[in-house]
Amino acid sequence: IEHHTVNHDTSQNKAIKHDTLFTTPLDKAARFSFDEQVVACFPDMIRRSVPGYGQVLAMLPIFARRHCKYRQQNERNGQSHRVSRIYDLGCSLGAASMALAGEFAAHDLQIKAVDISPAMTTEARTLLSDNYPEHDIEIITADIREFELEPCDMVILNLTLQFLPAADRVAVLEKIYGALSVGGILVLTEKTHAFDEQSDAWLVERYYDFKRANGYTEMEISGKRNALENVLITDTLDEHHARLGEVGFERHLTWFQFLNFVSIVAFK
Ligand code: GEK
Repeated sequence: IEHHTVNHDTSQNKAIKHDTLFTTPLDKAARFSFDEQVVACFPDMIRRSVPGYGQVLAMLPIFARRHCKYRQQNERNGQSHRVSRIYDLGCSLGAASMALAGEFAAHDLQIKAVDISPAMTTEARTLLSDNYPEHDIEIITADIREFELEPCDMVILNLTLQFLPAADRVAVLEKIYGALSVGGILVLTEKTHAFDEQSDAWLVERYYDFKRANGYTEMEISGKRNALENVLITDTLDEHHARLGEVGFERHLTWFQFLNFVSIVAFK
């Protein structure tokens, strides 16, 4: 049952395909990957699949306003202005960068958005330069495990750490801690699981109800679950907090939770 409903996302002013990736049983075999097919429906998919996605994005500029230190920098004409560097790691189509750019003047921020998927970064580059041509936003195709970070005031890991092999997570967080300035923050948004089995079962079932309510069928829900197996590996909220402490963050708190999705802010 192939149907190609087209939505118009006013914020990006782009035709977005309806997410029909898992509408046929054939798709069940596929392992989830961030390819062209996913890129085409990504904004629709993420909004219908991640509870609180829009709310988390909307808070990013509010946090940035409070925690970015606005470094003094000299412009070519001799005038100085204030610039703060922000990383958007695992940026996909750059929604977090877009949310930030929308609330800051072009010369207030330097944004560096990184993603390993060339299909994502190619599209992100177009979206960002179409919408914010004056802003200092660089879209980089790279693996965040290998990518070197420059000193910065804010790092966003919005639903990205969960896709890294578990063994690589500490090193990435250590690198982020090292690059952040004192007073800077990491915003870490993740899908989690609950340690207690019964609580977890309840959260997972209500999450599937959430997806049903957003128009996903049983086949789509189970197809996506299978495709994400061994690709998206969740930690518990306690594991996240313990790891943030281990890498050096003295203070970190859960500022948002919606079913099994959480967002943590960690302060350096
Ligand atoms: C948003 N933050 O819309 N290095 C760089 N990127 C990676 C790596 C890696 N090693 N592994 C996976 N990715 C976005 C949403 S999506 C979340 C983030 C989701 C990238 C991957 O290519 C994908 O674009 C992104 O992490 C995860 O605010 O689809 O559930």
